[in-house]
Amino acid sequence: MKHHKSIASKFAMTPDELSTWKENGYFVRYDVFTEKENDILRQIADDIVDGKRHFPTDNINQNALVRDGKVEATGIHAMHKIHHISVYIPEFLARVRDPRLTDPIVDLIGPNILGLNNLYIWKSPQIGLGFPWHQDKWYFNWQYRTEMTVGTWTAIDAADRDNGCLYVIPGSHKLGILKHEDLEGSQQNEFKIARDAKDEDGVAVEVPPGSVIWFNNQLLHKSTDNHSLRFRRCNVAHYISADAERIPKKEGSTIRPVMWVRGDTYSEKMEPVYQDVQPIPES
Ligand SMILES: O=C(O)CCC(=O)C(=O)O
Repeated sequence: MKHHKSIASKFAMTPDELSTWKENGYFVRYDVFTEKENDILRQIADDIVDGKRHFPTDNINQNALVRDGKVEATGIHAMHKIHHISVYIPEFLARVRDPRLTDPIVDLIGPNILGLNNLYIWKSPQIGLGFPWHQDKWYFNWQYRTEMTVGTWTAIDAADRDNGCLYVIPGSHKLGILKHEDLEGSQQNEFKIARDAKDEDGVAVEVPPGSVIWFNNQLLHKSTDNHSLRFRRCNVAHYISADAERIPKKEGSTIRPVMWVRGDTYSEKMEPVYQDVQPIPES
């Protein structure tokens, strides 16, 4: 881990959190966001799915069981996730840039921060699907060379074993990036699995609404299906240093948007990101 000059910030990591981070690869804070603040995001996401708010449909994934006609559900019950929601919705952008999320990230990757993927995840009562063991950096490593990227996972609803909370393998961020293979079953188009991760090493991270889990993107994590009668929704935002080196895009691969979060964004190393984007013709 790089050592960054400490910057006085209101929500900076405590020494205990830093040592937990180094040891386990994650730490948790409770009551970071109020119920009212989470309700605003919840309502916007529901409105997008109900067609009350315009949003690019390509970024919306249905629950794989609904998509494949195995169960019937509509509206928010049929949902699985929305990608890049903060790119389009100001309230989600404000959340990604909120110092309650980003102050600790300054302590981990420095003051110049960009946002990578941001996703809002639903697990509907009884049919909500889990995620297989994986490391998010396995996905990010195709695009960037950088020591560490950081994810934040905010509980919109309470998350527990019954409704499909997150499970992590403490310390697994030290293992490097494991091989990720094809998945069988309903979500095979969406995910790869780190088969060497063992269920018995997993620890359930049960949290009340408004809690945030900060995790090293090399941490092995998964989540289980929702067997309860309750929703389990969360908002996930990933962060990278603006100084990370961009790997040139392969022909035909998708450009994932990055966004300014705080500090100096226009690092020379990141310039290719902006060169990839087609300029808007002058009228
Ligand atoms: O929220 C979940 O159920 C899992 C989220 C996850 O694994 C991820 O966003 O990488």
